Amino acid sequence: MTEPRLRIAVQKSGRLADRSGELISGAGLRIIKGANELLYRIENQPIDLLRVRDDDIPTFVADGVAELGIVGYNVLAEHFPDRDLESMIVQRLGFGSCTLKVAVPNDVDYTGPQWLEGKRIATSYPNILGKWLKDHGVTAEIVEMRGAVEVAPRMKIAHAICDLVSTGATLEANGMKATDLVLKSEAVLIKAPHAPAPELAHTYDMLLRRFDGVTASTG
Ligand code: PRT
Ligand code: ZN
Repeated sequence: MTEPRLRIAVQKSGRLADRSGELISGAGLRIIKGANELLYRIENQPIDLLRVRDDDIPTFVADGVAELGIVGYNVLAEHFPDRDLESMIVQRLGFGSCTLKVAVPNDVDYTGPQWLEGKRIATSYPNILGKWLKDHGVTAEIVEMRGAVEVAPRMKIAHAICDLVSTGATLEANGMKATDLVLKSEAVLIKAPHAPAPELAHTYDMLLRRFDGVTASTG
């Protein structure tokens, strides 16, 4: 019989990949980059890294395919708009920080959420935006886009956008300005709803302690 192994779902490549790898290495796990790009083994612990698109991480963890996962809070919130996210989150990780904001062309005299009434807003986060609009009593049309949201107003696809912002350089380059804050985000460590197999409980507890230690020391 093969020994059971814990799985941590991580972004394969992208903005969170390097820092996720550093957290894992910082916790003393030695990653072996195997021929299987989807699954990297940890040499010194019964743990594997499941390397996937970040959008798949919430589902994999919620379904118990992986016991733990590292993902942006924005992706988690979009994926599970109706769930109690705090019960899934083990800890906030202090990297991958960004904000989801409403942005409008520079020449718009934005007066607050009510300005959006009856307008079209392009976003990759329709669930989060939909909730925010509802909370503010605004009825607007949401245009879902997978990428290049910042070009939507110029292309006359939308009057405004709701997108992630970190430095603001992308908005500036596209003649737009950020307005209302919709969501603050950073990478979070999430856990499956069920406890790990009893043989893995010790490894699991050790891992959570170490992640906590690494995050505390790197601020
Ligand atoms: O391939 P995969 O699906 O796994 O990756 P992805 O392309 O969906 O995501 P990726 O790697 O771009 O981002 C992963 C996570 O990083 C996001 O879900 C956020 O939690 C976090 N993050 C932090 C960001 C940013 N900062 C960020 N600035 N994600 C995206 N951006 C984009 C933003 O959408 C905009 O286009 O960067 C642009 C704005 O940046 P500034 O600096 O110009 O404001
Ligand atoms: Zn993605």
